[in-house]
Amino acid sequence: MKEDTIIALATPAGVGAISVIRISGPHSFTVTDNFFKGKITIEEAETHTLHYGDIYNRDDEHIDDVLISVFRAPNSYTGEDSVEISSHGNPLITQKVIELFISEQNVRLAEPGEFTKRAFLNNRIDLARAEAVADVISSRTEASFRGARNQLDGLLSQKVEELRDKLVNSSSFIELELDFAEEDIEFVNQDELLKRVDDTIIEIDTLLESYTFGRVIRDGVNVALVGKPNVGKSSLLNYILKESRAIVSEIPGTTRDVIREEVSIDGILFRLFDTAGIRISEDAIEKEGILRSRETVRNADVIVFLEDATQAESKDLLIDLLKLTSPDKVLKAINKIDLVKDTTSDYDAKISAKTGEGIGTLFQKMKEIAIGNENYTEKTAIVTNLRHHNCLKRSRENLINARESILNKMSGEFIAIDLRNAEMNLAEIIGEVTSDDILNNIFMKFCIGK
Ligand SMILES: Nc1nc2c(ncn2[C@@H]2O[C@H](COP(=O)(O)OP(=O)(O)OP(=O)(O)O)[C@@H](O)[C@H]2O)c(=O)[nH]1
Ligand SMILES: [Mg+2]
Repeated sequence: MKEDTIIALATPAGVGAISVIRISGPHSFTVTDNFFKGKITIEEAETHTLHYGDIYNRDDEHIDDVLISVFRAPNSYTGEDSVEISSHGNPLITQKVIELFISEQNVRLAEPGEFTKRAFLNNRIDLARAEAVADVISSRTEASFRGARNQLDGLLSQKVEELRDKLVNSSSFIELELDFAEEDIEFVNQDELLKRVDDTIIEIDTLLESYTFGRVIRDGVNVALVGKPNVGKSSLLNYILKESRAIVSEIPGTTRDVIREEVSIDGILFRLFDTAGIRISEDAIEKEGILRSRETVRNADVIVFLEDATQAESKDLLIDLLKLTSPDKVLKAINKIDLVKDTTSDYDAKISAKTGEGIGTLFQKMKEIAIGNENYTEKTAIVTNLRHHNCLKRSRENLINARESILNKMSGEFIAIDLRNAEMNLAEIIGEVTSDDILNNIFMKFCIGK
């Protein structure tokens, strides 16, 4: 209910210099004044001002001295009257303050993402930007942060608005023409219309293509390290992590469980999965490990297929693994080149997990497979979100239909409907048409207090 006033801890739960409690809704000021004693009341305070004072409970017990920020509607994050209480950073204090406030009528704990949901419902930000808020908070690498920031700055929203404008423009001309059908006036030239639709399809394709990159920077890349036993998979993992994370030994079949570790390379998050060496084994535990290796290959974005330069090639194993994944995800690397003079050239990377030779090239190739050679600048709109990707795909389908109708000289009505639908699909991205289900799904994933 929008009429409710909501409250939540906005800073992490725990001990710190200060904690911030956020309150938003129509009763924010009056409720705060019930417990706050400062020079003036919050009700009297101007927007964007700070007030020092004390919070007391109903028994006049002193809880804490605090600093209160006041934001008056519509000039607040949520668009509603809001306050932020900065208290000493102790969960005992914040708990007491929150309990005190929710014991008042009309005040309740905020749901996850509810502040941002209100910002969206009050037209402070569009849906794509609201979603970016969660991404900005959860991004853990430079690249994912840049991508989320790019979306929060509205680059995708602007692009989507631009495309929508063009479509609305075209469909209104067609509709106008239909109104004057009897008089046989041509408002839109068919060639011109076709060109507009084609141009929009091209722009949508560019956005759709950016998703490969966008998904990678947002979610990271899963990399499976696979090969026969003893080729040096665990040694490679350890070298990359600069720590002795996995057990390394000269005995084949050392690794059993899949070991997962994360590393950021050039600002991109790579999730490395060291796996059990694959061979025919009678050992029940090793067999289970090998099953897991195969499963890891199936789910990986990049497969580093490792061979040992001192051993014969394992072509059969590679052929076998290619049944689980697509060839363009596989990177063939040969390890232990410190032990041999020459190696055949048929490898994407020649490395030594002992000396580190060639590992720079390996990273480069891993990146190429994950994101291609794309070079997006900070000014390009990038699609990082599956929901947006799906909306764009649907919009494209409608445009293809419109294209067919134009080419088949169908009546303007059909063309106009396709164009309108394509436009609606785009509108979904920024939330101009949405269902409660979609909204709940999106904001459920936020943290409380955001
Ligand atoms: N000289 C040299 N030895 C290496 C290199 N990489 C790994 N080794 C050695 O090769 C042996 C096997 O290494 P591991 O990393 O345990 O191999 P693995 O592929 O994880 O083996 P499994 O877990 O049994 O599948 C160890 O004795 C390592 O020290 C390398 O680049 N050069
Ligand atoms: Mg191993």
